[in-house]
Amino acid sequence: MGYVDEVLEDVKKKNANEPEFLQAVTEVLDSIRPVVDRNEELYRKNALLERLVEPDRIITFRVPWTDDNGKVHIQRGYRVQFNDAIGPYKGGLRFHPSVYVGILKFLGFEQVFKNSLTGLPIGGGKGGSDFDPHGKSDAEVMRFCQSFMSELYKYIGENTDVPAGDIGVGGREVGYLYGQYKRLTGRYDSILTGKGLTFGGSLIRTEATGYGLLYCAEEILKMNGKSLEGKTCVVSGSGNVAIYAIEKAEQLGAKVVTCCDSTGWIYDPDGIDVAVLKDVKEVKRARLTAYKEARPNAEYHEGRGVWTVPCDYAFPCATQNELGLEDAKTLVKNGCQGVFEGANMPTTLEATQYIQKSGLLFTPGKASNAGGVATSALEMSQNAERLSWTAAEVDAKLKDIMVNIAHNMSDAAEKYGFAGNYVVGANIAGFEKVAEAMIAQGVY
Ligand code: NDP
Ligand code: 2IT
Repeated sequence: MGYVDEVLEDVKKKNANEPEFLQAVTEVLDSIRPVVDRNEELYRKNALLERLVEPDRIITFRVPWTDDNGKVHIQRGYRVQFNDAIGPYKGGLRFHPSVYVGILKFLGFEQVFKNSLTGLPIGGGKGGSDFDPHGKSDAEVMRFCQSFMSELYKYIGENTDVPAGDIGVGGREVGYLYGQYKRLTGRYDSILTGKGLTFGGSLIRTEATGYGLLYCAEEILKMNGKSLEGKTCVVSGSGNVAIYAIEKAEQLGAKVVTCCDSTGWIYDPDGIDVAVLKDVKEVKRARLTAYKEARPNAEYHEGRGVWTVPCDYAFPCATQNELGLEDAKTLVKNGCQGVFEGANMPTTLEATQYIQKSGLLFTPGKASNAGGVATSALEMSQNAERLSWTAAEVDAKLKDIMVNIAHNMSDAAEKYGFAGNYVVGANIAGFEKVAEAMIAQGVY
């Protein structure tokens, strides 16, 4: 049995109850086979793959919080510090009832390669809690965040581990978390990114993941003689990534006709009105039924359905495994020509393979959503020099990074004989840097 298969078998045995983690590891290890084959002796000697799939450490803690009626609730808090070979651990915090250690291990593992692809010195980590912010008052969210940080602050630091937002953690939560860190330590450290603009945040960080996704997609389309101009696009999600993906797609001349949340979806034949969507989701924190009320021409449907709408390009921006094989078949049947992932691992392995086999362009989230964490790293740089760059400066750097990622994954795929397979390209390009850094730093 080859080295990759041996390690995969062992990972499956040791993590049998963590399907998302197994899915992420299987995709990465499968696609770096050409590199492993060329370096098998060196990698085996260093137990490189065995070390790569085992997080440096996992911290779990109890998070008690009191609701507005005085009742005490207990949540689980986590930080997975996965790999710091190329820089301090960096990656978001997710607050969602589905969070358990397997989800955070999959996200932390993906983050290692994503952060490497940005070209910036950041390692990979992820954290969060099974706390559900839906329907909670601001005061409840604040008390939860304060309690969460009262444990987390012991394990983070601007040169060790720098969390940020993810699902359920946006500007409001980062603000409460940062306030509590300062209260506990008395220090104005750059220990979180995605901070508010009045206390060390970076311009464009809010927009960065969605904008970056479109910069990457635009470059990949250009490399393939296509463009977004006049094209119909479908987007899933209606959170941070989806909103700014829609905004940038529309700025680049595309028409985006869908979005969704966890209860329903919108088809707006005139194109999603981003100002209305921002008001519904960022200001009112309401359901998408409120979008329909403001846009009578739009349709609101309960349940799932964005992938049934005919489109030229699709942008999954909600959550893992939201685009399965049947969805992929529908997209292909309806003439879709490209899928660009905004969320982390939104497409199942079977759906990804079907999409690629059908000749569509496909970019994996770890490459096309890397603009968020890249701009987080730019926030760390600004904090370190105690300066704030202009929106234009940050946006230009973000665009540069995304264009580079597009070319690096394309070049890596071509170099190993997989031209046009951006999954293979992204995994190889991300892996090579981490592997070299791990070997150079000895066994640990
Ligand atoms: P948000 O919390 O802002 O938005 C998430 C969106 O997805 C909401 O519309 C939410 O609906 C929907 N959603 C979440 N979970 C589910 C689910 N289980 N089923 C159906 N819909 C769901 O998160 P983000 O926009 O920040 O994150 C979206 C994706 O992008 C995630 O995969 C995240 O890991 C990834 N990502 C985020 C980055 C960032 O900078 N924020 C950077 C890179 C990747 P509802 O409100 O009803 O729950
Ligand atoms: O998945 C991701 O890359 C994020 N949630 C952003 C992480 C970050 O540190 O900005």
